[in-house]
This record gives sequence, C-alpha cells and structure tokens, in this order.
Amino acid sequence: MRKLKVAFIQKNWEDNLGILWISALLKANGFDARVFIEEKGVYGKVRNFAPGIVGYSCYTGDQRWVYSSISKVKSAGIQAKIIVGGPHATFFPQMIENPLIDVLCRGEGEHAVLEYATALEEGKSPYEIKNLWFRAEEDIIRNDLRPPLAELDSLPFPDRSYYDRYKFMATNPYKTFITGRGCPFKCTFCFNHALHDLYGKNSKYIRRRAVEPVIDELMEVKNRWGINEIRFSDDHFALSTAWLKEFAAVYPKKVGRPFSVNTRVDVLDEEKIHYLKESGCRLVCFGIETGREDLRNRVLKKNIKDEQIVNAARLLKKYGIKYLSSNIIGLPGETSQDAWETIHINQKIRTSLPWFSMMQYFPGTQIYREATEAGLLAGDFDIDKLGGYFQNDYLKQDNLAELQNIHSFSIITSRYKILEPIARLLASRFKPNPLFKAVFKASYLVLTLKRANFRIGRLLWGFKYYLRKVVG
Ligand code: B12
Ligand code: SF4
Repeated sequence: MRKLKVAFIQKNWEDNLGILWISALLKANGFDARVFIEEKGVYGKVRNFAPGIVGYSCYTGDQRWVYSSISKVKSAGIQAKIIVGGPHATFFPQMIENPLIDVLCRGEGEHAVLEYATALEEGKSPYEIKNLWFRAEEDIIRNDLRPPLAELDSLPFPDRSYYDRYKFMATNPYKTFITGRGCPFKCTFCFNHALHDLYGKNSKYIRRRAVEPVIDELMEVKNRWGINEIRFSDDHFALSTAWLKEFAAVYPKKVGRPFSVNTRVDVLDEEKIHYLKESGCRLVCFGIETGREDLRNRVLKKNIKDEQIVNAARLLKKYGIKYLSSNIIGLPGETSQDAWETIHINQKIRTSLPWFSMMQYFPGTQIYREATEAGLLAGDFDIDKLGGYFQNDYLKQDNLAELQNIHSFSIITSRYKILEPIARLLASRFKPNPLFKAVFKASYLVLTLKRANFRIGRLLWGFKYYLRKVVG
C-alpha cells in the first residue's frame, strides 16, 4: 500500500460515478482512497483519514458548496492539496484562480489523478500532467487534454465500497450505473458538443462498454449490497441494436431487476423497444425540449421531428413501457405561446412523466455563448448564483415572468388539459408567487412518487433522503 491517501468529499447522497471511477483506479494502483459524504462531523473524519489530496467533483451550480466545503477542510487543519474536477471545472477553468484550489482537472480524471498522486508520493514534479491546471507562483500552468480513454473496460469497476460506511447509500432502492460515455449529437444547450470540441473532432469520444463486464459489475453490486431498481445514466442507452440484443439475452436471467434508461426518440425503433422490454426496462426518458419543432431544431439543434416523438411514444405505449419527457422553458426568444406548445405536445402523446426545467445557460455551451453575445443574460448574471434546474431569473426577456409561471403549471397542465384555460389566465395576469411555485412543487412531488411507482420501500427511502438533505 502506498502512503499517500486521497479523500473525495461530495454533497449529495447519490452515487457520483466520476469520483467512484477515479477512486477505483487509485485503489487498483495501491493508493488508499475514500469517499466522504457531507454530514455532521465529516471534516473530523476526513482529518482522521489524513489525506494528502482532497478531491471534489463540481457541476455548474455546485461551485458555492465546493468553495465552502474547501474552507471547512482548511479550517479543520487538513493539510492536503485540493483538486477540483467535473463538468464545471472543465468548462469554467477560471476556477483555478480561486486561491482555495491547488489543481483543476479538465475532462476525464482517472489517469490524471493517478499520475498526480504518484508524482506527489514519489516527490516528482506534477506540472506536466495532462488535463491538469495548476496555480504556481504568479502564473497558471495550463496543460493540454489527453485523448478520452479509449477502452472503458480497461478501468476497474466504480469503487462502491463506501456503501459499507454509509449504510443509507447501500439501501438506496435505485442504484446508478453507466455503460458508456459520450453522445454523438450536438444539442446547443448540452455539455456534449462542448466536450467533444474540447477533445478535438477526431477524438474517439463515443465509447461503449462490452455487455459482459457491465453484467459482471451489476452482479457484483447485487450480490454484495443488493439492487432493487437500476438507473442507467448513459446519455443514450439505446444507440446500438446489437448491444441491446446481447444485453437482453443475459440481463433478465442474471440481474433481472427493473431499470430506466435515457435515449433519443429518433434512435428508437420497434426492434430496440422490443429488446428493452424483454430486458425489463420500466421507464424510457427522452428529450422533447420544446413543442416548437423549428425552435427545437434551429435554436437547440436537437434534430428531432414532432412525428418522431409521436411515433416513439406510440411504440412505447404498445410495449407497456412508461416514458418521461424532458422539456425546457426559457429558450432565447421563446414566446409564451411557444411554451404552451411544449405542454401541448406532452398532452398529445400523454406523457406518463412530463419533466420541465427552466433553461440553464451553462458555460461552454453554444446556447450560453449565443445568449451572452445577444445580451440576453442579465448584467448581474453570475453563474455562481444559478439556482438549479427549475430556476432562471436572469434571462432578459419581457415575458420571463409569464414563462416562469407557465413552468409552474407545466406538469399539471401536461397531464390535465382541462386546467389549461385557467392556468393560462393566471400565468398571464399575475407575477410569479409562492402559490404558483407551490403548485409546481406539489405536481413535481406527485411526478416523483409516480416515478417510484408508489412503492412503499422507495417512498420511505425518498423521505429519509429528503430529511437528511433538507433537515440535516
Ligand atoms: C447522473 C447525473 C446526475 C444525477 C447524479 C449526480 C451526482 N451527484 O452524481 C442527478 C440526477 C442527481 C443530477 C443532478 C444534477 N445534474 Co446531472 N447529470 C448526470 C449525468 C446524466 C451522468 C453523470 C455521470 O455519472 N457521468 C459519468 C462520469 C464518469 O462522468 P463525470 O461525472 O463527468 O466524471 C468524469 C470527469 O468529469 C472527471 N471528474 C469528475 N469529478 C471529478 C473530481 C475530481 C477530483 C477530478 C480530478 C476529476 C473529476 O473525471 C470523471 C471520470 O472520468 C450527467 C451527464 C453525463 N453524461 O455525464 C449529467 C450532468 C453532469 N448534470 C449536470 C447538471 C448541471 C446537474 C445539476 C447541477 C443541475 C442543476 N442545475 O440542478 C444537478 C445537481 C447535481 C449535484 N449537485 O450533484 C450537467 C453538468 C453540466 C455542467 N456544466 O456542470 C450534466 C453534464 C448534464 C448535461 N447534459 O449538461 N445529475
Ligand atoms: S442528445 Fe441528449 S445527451 Fe446528446 S447532446 Fe443532445 S441533449 Fe446532450
């Protein structure tokens, strides 16, 4: 065992596969790595572990928490190098200017962190390690990116050993897995085109694990901690028919647990849906984004026709698979009628779980660049103040308040068309207010319960999660 230890601290009681994969590779190379979840007394526990490196994964919106947690690490007297990675660090590398951070990682972290830990352990200079940026003396060292890892199966399985210390995580009825990385599409609001551009057009960005190791990983987790239901977090689980066919031949016999996947409607056909059903897929999540086909394809570059959405919904219904649609309100130039069109298409296809966010303008994305250039983001727009998926207070558009109200009524009117006239009246006449927001929260709660199939075990776990997260 090597001497240097690496601690990762995370905010949420959710598996962060990025961190778990880095931890697994460190352990496979003799380092002691440990994932800590923020809770009472966590900084004392990290201090007792005595890490030489403390790492954070940062999504856009998480920065303030990351900075405050690093301050607590320092106040606890933990003398460790601080490294931050994840999508926000990748697209907003200016984070390295913050004196709280020693090292920033852009792109994939497994080999970068391994090389960094090895350099520290062996007393060698880390300053040329690819993917890493450093604040050294007066200057910032910006190293190039290495190509994306060609063979995902060369990695050990994500290190879930922290379930043994956090029993609550082990009892999570949903466990998350990933069978591939990368997405071939170029939607302007998503991080994928930006990441692909960063790696270079010729890089092998889209990678899929073989079916066998995926099943082995699932079996390992099932046998050691148990699995109730699975969420595959891949951007596109249903890209390849051959992969799905092979998966369907093994999964039901060996793993046999219900699962949900993300995909696009234009890659779904009856054969793929048949294999998904045969495997035990309970829920398919796909993006509609907007009910206005022209906005969907011109502004968001989604390249999906209404007809493809309707067709996929019909097939999923035929096979008895529920579907969740993700929709966005607050597109640049979106009129209130456009937003209602998004609700209409959900009414038309009778979406089982209509999920609506307010547009998040993330740094690095094409839509962020275009909106900034067009002066659409308010002068005081500050990415450190992003409030999460359901909030956007900074789009400079006269109808922003009405769009926020439509968002509040989006889930309920997608399900109950009869409520639309009254919702339209309220949305156009009143300012956003706590009552409208309560309507959203209540309908979102029902959607979450429906997603959990109203099963008591899941509901109880969800309730405990809420208490831990919100009450502490
Ligand atoms: C599953 C998922 C979730 C889950 C679980 C999140 C979690 N905490 O684990 C849930 C549903 C809770 C969720 C919520 C959110 N999510 Co989310 N989510 C994903 C999803 C679909 C998969 C993540 C994943 O496992 N990826 C696979 C791993 C291997 O990749 P990775 O995390 O990027 O990690 C690699 C590198 O980034 C790097 N790295 C990561 N962490 C670290 C840490 C260190 C120290 C180092 C050195 C390197 C490093 O190395 C890793 C291995 O190579 C991604 C889309 C995607 N395809 O990644 C979106 C995604 C990450 N989510 C995103 C966002 C914004 C969010 C939210 C912040 C949205 C919001 N504003 O509310 C919330 C809140 C998240 C939170 N605070 O935890 C964005 C991030 C964009 C951005 N610019 O930050 C993504 C990319 C979606 C998108 N299409 O834009 N999310
Ligand atoms: S298809 Fe989905 S994952 Fe792929 S780029 Fe578009 S939004 Fe992102």
